[in-house]
Amino acid sequence: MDAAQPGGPSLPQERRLVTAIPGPKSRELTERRSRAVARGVSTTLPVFVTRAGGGIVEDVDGNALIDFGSGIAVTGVGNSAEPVVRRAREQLERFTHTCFMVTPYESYVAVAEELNRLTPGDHDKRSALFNSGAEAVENAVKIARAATRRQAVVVFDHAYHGRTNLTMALTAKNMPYKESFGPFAPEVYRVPLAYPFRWPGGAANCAREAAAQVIDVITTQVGADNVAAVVIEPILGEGGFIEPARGFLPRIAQFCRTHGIVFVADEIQTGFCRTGQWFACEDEGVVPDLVTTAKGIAGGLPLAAVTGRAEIMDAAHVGGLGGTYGGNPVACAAALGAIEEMRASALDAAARRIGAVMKARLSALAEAHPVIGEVRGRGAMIAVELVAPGTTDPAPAVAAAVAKACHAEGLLVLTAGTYGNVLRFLPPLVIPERLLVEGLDVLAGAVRGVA
Ligand code: PLZ
Repeated sequence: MDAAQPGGPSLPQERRLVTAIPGPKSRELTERRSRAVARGVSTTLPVFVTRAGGGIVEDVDGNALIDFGSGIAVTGVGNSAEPVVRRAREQLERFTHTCFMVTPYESYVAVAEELNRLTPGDHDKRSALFNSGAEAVENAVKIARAATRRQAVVVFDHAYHGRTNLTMALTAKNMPYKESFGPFAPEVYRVPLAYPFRWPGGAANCAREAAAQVIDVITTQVGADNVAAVVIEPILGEGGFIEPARGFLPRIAQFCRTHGIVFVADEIQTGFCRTGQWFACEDEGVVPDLVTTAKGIAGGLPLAAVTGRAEIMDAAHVGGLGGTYGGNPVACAAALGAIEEMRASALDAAARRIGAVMKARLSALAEAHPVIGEVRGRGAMIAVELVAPGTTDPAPAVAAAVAKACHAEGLLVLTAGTYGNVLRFLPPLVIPERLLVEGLDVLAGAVRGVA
């Protein structure tokens, strides 16, 4: 590897703490930031980054942290992955932008072809590219409405779909996402989620009972014939890595099929090998009508997409979809590099190995510390939900304290969950196993220290 390369795969894969976290240079930058950047944009761990790659994030003070966040499930292929950098650099040198709606270029088409191939189902598909996850979700709703000539959109408890006006309406949690930002878009209906850990009738009945409630609400309160789309994350991300009870997704998808409702899988956090398969829907053989993707698709460059049944996608009239930057050529080149890397290095299998290591270790930790109410997730998308021991009462203060202790020891972890009591782990799929295990050691120490 080129010694001059600033980050990426050449970065030494070692945790190294040379100052307190954050160090003096990061604290100085935080001061400067507070005078220049709006306070609404918050930060989990205020160390300013100089390089990142593999399983390491390095800061301005020379600290090297183990990365269990991947920039919120984005850098699955690692930061500055070689094929991503190579293809993006080549593209940067040829042209940076024409606007696909003005004069097109091949890489946009190639990304659409890959998405049509890789997403679940072998039916005829089309794709459209956008800049962010929220924009993809908004466009999925636009497309579903155009295809069905209906307006209602059904979403779930604990859902997260973005921060734009429509996607705020689709998102469940008020603070911090919605508070004081209304009014929200109309014709959005929220239904119960099959959340096994918190289901009143118990986990064993969860899928059946929850699906029955969803169908009842849609039927009696909305009218199935008024529903354009049901939008769901196959594993809920910001909501706390909730795996809907097995059987729930297939039941909802079947109900949608029966009533001509577009079933939209939001795979923005779960997609591109994160859960051990290319897409999390595959786990139960669910074939969505539309799939939204972003995050992991392009190794860190901003790109998002809606992919789905040709007849639904093509229902939007000519000129009805687009945007200046959607499918930017540099982002498309990066996506082709990221997909190449996922295939070449079998990152779906890598995610499954990461999941096996994490689950074994975290389950043992849960045995010893009843503050861990549940260990869940799939592949490299694993979480622990923290509770008052012996109950399901959320323990957000414990989650915050454990996260803080991890940060101080050089392990970057994120929290999540409607109640803020979930610690989630999203390592890059290329993290060396040694670092993964070391990160889990740090976490175990933090749990012991706090609990
Ligand atoms: N759908 C399932 O996970 C983004 C949000 C971080 P954007 N999740 C990270 C934050 O606090 O803003 C996400 C998601 C799912 C949609 C989105 C939205 O994707 O690219 O952030 O717009």
